Amino acid sequence: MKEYFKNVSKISYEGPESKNPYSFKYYNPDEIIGNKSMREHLRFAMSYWHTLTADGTDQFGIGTMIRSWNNENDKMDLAKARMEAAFEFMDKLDLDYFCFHDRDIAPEGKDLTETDSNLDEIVTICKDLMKKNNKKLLWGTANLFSNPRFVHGAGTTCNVDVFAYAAGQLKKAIDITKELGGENYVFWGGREGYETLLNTDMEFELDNFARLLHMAVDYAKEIGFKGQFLIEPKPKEPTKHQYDFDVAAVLAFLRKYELDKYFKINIEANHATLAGHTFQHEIQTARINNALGSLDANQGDPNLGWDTDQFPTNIYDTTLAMYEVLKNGGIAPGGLNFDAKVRRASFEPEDLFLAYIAGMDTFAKGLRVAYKLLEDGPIENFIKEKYSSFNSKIGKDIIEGKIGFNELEKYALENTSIENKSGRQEMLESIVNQYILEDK
Ligand code: XLS
Ligand code: NI
Ligand code: NI
Repeated sequence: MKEYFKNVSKISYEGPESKNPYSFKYYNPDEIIGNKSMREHLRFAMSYWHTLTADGTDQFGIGTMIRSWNNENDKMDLAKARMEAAFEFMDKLDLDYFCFHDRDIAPEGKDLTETDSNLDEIVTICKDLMKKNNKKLLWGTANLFSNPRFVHGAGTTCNVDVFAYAAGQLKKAIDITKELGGENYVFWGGREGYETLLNTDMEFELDNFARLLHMAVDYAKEIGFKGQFLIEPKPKEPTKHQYDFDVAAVLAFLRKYELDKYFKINIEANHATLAGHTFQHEIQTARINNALGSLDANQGDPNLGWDTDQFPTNIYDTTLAMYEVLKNGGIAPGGLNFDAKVRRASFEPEDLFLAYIAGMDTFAKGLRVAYKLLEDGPIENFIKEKYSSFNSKIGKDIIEGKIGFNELEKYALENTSIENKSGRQEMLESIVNQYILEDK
């Protein structure tokens, strides 16, 4: 087979002292942390779209990326070359999983029939390469946002022909995800939102969106697809307001339409920050609602108000994200998908490797630190102590549902001295720093 990344050989772990940029400093895949290997904790995945398909185009200029498969002129030849390159890339980076949209891997044809047959041809090749290279599909998804037909949305469109098309496309995307052994299936509602309420029936759109998701659940049952369904929240972009705004909004939607037992949540760091939350907040919100499904690993730019999808390099954030993942008992069957792209000026193929190494090392470091923090327990113990007044006497009675307003009023009337204790935020932040700096 052709070699697409000639200048880069297999990346291996060399440890934190290494000065070789083409090596892992913290990600040592088979090293055991607690009860499982780093590979099993982190379940890293390659995003097909940002890695193979994207070319660096932005609103102000055309693509910049130098990619050895770009000399293929025929669309299907290009799709095949990309697929081969994808597996070489995963192999060289020791990535076990990948994720894709239907339209990333195969081009659209003149109609849905031709598009589906393009997909089938590529899926056959993909399946074979997966077997040969021992790679797995973390999740598949349908791109229901790029084509102009989705201008008013897919599940939330006003046009029944588009709704039907979306359903047909979705059905096929679930079929191929099953065919490739996908462990999850993601719904990201790229155009499921509005620009103005002046032309929108929000209630109708949400009802219809729920109808589409119920059909997906029914279809999965019909064909025996066992993967976990996931919704990926994002507050805005491309629409001004996306219905799946954040974890809390998605949970409310799922519960209203009785979809909550079929769906968990795929949380993306940059979407969390766009919603005005931290990544940790979103993960914790999902975790305490038993809805943490998977993570899209990336980071935004604090000075920019859009989804910059940068590779994660902030150790503080990855530490707190992994802290939540560990408290959740792991992320499987989800994983950590690098929904991240190299900057437009990082156009050499080598930059793709350097970016993934940065992201993988940053999460590996976060995992190490989070594990130690949990094991030693300075944060857990502090929090436990902070709420300890609810462990005995009247506090315990409240928790056990034994008393109401009358008893509490009596207690408050008799209790003349209320004493609070410090929240010690700065001390705790300093402890996290200490753990990050101490870990070698
Ligand atoms: C876009 C989303 C998208 C989903 C998959 O902002 O992150 O890439 O992850 O459709
Ligand atoms: Ni994403
Ligand atoms: Ni995104």
